[in-house]
Amino acid sequence: MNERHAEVRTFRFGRGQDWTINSKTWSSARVDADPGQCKIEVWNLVNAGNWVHPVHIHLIDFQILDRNGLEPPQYERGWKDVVLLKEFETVRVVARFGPHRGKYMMHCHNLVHEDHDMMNQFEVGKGGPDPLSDRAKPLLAPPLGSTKPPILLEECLPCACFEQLPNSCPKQET
Ligand SMILES: [Cu+2]
Repeated sequence: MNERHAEVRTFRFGRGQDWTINSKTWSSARVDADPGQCKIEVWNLVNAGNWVHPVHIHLIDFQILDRNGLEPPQYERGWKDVVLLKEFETVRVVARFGPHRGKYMMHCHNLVHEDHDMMNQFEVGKGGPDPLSDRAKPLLAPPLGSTKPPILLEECLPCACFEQLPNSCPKQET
């Protein structure tokens, strides 16, 4: 992956009066990131305090680029949808945001924190379904027991692995 072409965003998990992401609590009326459909982004997940935050990003699977600037340990090199931010840690993750458009959440998975609004939302592409007003649709997935290999980022370029899915990616500009 060429990181020079990836959008980079930073999210700070902290505590003011409430549990916050970039000093904000949850609002369904606010979108804090707008990745293009099927675009690769690098997100800096920063723990600004001395609590631990298992951060869960919906929709996508991601890979850890580094933890406090160091390569992740072997056990963290697979596909992830949750990453633990220990005290004052910064973890960089990379993901392709797709194939579906719409609004999805990122939140701390510590129950007390997520119940006290340590959550935000991002919107992939434009014009996708809204979780507050549109019915959920099933996602297509390989049948259980399938020998199909897991999707790798390299194979996604330019989104070929998503083309069979509903609400699929637009053709990538070259
Ligand atoms: Cu937390």
